[in-house]
Amino acid sequence: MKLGIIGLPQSGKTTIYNALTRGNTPTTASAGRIEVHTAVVDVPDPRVTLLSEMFKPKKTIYAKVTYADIAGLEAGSAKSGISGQLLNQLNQMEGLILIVRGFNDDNVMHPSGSIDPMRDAESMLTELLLNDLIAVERKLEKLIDERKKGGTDKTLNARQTELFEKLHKTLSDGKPLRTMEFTNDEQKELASFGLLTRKPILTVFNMGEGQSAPDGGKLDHPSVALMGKLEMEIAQLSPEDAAVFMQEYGIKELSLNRMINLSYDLLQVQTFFTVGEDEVRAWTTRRGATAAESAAEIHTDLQRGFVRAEVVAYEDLVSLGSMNEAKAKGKLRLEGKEYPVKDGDIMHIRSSL
Ligand SMILES: Nc1nc2c(ncn2[C@@H]2O[C@H](COP(=O)(O)OP(=O)(O)OP(=O)(O)O)[C@@H](O)[C@H]2O)c(=O)[nH]1
Ligand SMILES: [Mg+2]
Repeated sequence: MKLGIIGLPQSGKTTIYNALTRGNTPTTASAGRIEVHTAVVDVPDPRVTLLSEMFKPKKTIYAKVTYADIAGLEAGSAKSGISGQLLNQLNQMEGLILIVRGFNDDNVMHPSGSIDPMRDAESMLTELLLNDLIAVERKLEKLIDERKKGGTDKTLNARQTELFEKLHKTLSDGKPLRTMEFTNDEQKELASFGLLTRKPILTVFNMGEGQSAPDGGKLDHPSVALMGKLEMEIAQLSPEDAAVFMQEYGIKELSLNRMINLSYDLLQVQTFFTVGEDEVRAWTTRRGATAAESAAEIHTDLQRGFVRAEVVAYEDLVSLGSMNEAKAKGKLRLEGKEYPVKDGDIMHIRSSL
C-alpha cells in the first residue's frame, strides 16, 4: 500500500509529506538528487474510533498507507526517458499523488515562471504518458527484432505484439492506460513491465490561503485542494494548540484527512475490522476479496486453516450496541471461505491451525 508523492520542483511535495507525517523533513530544493523519504500514515476512520470506545481495548490500530516523497520529476523528463533510478522508485508505487502548485509566493521559484495549476497538472500527466509511450515503443521494436531473428516463441511474440499495440493506440490517443481493461493474463504480462499511467492517481492542488482551487472536474481522475503550508503548520502543533488554531481560523476539518481517505480509496481496497479486549484493528483487503483471502491479511495460517468467519456488519453492531445483542438478534453470521467480505465487516476468523 505505497503511494508516491510526485510533482514539479518546489510544488510543495515535502511540505505536504511533512503535514501527512507530522514530520520535519527540510523543505529545501532537492535539485536533481533522488532522495526518497517514506512514512507510514494512519488512515483516519471514525468507525475505528467508535469501535475502540465500545471495546476499550489495550491497543487501537488504524489502517495504514505508506507515502513516499519522490522528487526529481520535471517537465521534459520523459523525452530522454525518465532516469532509471527515478523510474525504479515510481514503479514500486501502487498509486501516485500528484502535487500541483497553486500558491503564489514570490520567494519560491516556479520552473515555468508563472502560476497555473491546470497547466502544471496537465504537463505532469503528459510526462507520465510520454514515459509510457516511449517504453511501449521500445518494447514493440524489441518484438519486431525478435521476429526478424527468429528462434523465439512465436505465439508469445504475437500475443505480446497484440497487447502492446493496444497500449500504443490508447497512449497515442492521449489516454492513460488506467482507462483500459485488461484480462487476468494481460495483467500478468504487464506486471513486470513498469507503466506509470496504469497506476491510479490523485491530484492535489496546493493552494495558498484565500485562493480558490481550479476545477478538478476537468481531470479524468479524483482531485482535492488543500493549503499545504497551513496544514503542515497545524500538523506540527500539539493537538490542543491545533484545536485552538483551527477554531481561530474557522477550519472545521483538515483537508489532509480527506486526502488520505481519497488516496486509500484510490487503491481499490476496503476495510474490515477485528475487535476484542486486547485490540481493535482495521485491516485492508482488496475489494471483492473472500473471507479466506482477507484472513491472510491477518496471518497466512488463518487462511490455510480457515474454518469459518463470524461476521457482523459495522452498522448492525453499532445500532445494536454489543456483540451479545448482535448475536441475540441474529446479526452475527457464520460465513465460509468464499464469502465476499464487505467494507465495514467485523470478523472473527476460526482456524484449525
Ligand atoms: N506560501 C506557500 N508556500 C508553500 C506552500 N507549500 C510549499 N511552500 C513553500 O514552497 C517551497 C517548496 O516547498 P517544498 O515542499 O520543499 O516543495 P517540493 O515539491 O518538495 O520541492 P522539491 O523537493 O525541491 O522539488 C518551500 O519554501 C515551502 O515553504 C504553500 O501552500 N504556500
Ligand atoms: Mg522536496
